[in-house]
Amino acid sequence: MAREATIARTTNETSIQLSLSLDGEGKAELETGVPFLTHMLDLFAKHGQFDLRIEAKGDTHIDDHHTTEDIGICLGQAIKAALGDKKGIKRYGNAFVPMDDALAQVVIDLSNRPHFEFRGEFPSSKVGAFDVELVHEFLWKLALEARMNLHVIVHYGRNTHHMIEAVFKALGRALDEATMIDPRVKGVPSTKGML
Ligand SMILES: [Mn+2]
Repeated sequence: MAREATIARTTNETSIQLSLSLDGEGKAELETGVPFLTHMLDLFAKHGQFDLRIEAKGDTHIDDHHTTEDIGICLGQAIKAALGDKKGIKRYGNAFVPMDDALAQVVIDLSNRPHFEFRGEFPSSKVGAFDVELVHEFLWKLALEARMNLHVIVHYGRNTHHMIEAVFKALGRALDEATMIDPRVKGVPSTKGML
């Protein structure tokens, strides 16, 4: 069965259609209404070998908060749905990605136990028009809805754009690893027998 999912979610703040294929080719068709987020999700799809389509309309005349948060929610829901019963997956993923001056690390456990840890300091609060605090908002909603344990560490960096780029590339690579089918894994990779 194809490991893919489509999520449609409409609230008073945003309207989002999102399709994800875990076994894709890194193709992204993104209209998020938040250009910096589009740039980051393009990197995520490319480096995770996911196919990702997003059409989002949100109240960006206020700011990018609701749209960024709600895309995180939809992407998390799509990851969870596309994984299905999680049979045969590696479950854990870990990736370090450098981007010029910046080094980020993302560690994932597709544990069905939502948790988010973030370590890092960004030197600026804006990248272009984008509020840097929304990176945290996006990631923790993603972890919550995908029901994964997500640890994000920005080890160092000087340029905030580079640092966030390293995070999204590492997120793609770590999630690619965690979702990968390992032929040695029989059934669900947990001694409990379910995830
Ligand atoms: Mn860039």
